[in-house]
Amino acid sequence: MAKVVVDAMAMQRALTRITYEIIERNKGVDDLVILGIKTRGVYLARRIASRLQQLENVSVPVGDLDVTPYRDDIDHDAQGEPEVTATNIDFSVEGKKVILVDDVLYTGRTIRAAMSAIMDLGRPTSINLAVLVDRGHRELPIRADFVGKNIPSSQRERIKVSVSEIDDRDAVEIQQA
Ligand code: 3GP
Ligand code: 5GP
Ligand code: MG
Repeated sequence: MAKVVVDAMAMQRALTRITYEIIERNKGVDDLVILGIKTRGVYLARRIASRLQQLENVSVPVGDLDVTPYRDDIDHDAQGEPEVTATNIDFSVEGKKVILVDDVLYTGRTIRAAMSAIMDLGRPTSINLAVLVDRGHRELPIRADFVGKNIPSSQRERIKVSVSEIDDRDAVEIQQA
């Protein structure tokens, strides 16, 4: 049985709030770039960029990072270090304020891998992290700067994130394993 904890309206509001927080924290949008972690982080990143466009009337560059070992068929217990294998970033991160976006923050290993990949591309002024869901259970000293919803979870549970771009709807659900 899956329980919906964030519905479509709540997801929209959370992303709008995160966008306002990003503007406020950065005192505007100068030098911002947004990087989404595939798969669903990419769509969330694009939505934040389109809200920035609406609110501040600027086009903020958006790119993708691919952290492949994190797939449905890979178990939580398989403690491999995620590696960033592909990027689709056609702009420089040098001197930029990077906003990294992911759907779920769990152990923090994906974010650590993403940060190394970004550092290899150049030296950003700062990296901030925005996630739709923080489910706890960190294994590294990593935290998110912008959080849609904190969902304290047991390690047996799964958080299912659906985004309308590739799924049938917008929702966050908790599934019992
Ligand atoms: P995403 O590629 O959109 O981030 O993690 C890979 C995919 O598997 C994720 O999609 C995510 O939605 C889904 N997933 C669901 N539950 C889990 C989980 O407990 N662990 C991991 N690693 N992925 C999960
Ligand atoms: P971490 O590296 O922090 O353990 O996990 C982060 C990545 O794994 C995210 O990109 C996310 O897609 C995936 N992930 C980990 N746990 C979950 C979960 O419970 N639900 C979903 N949807 N993704 C998860
Ligand atoms: Mg993800």
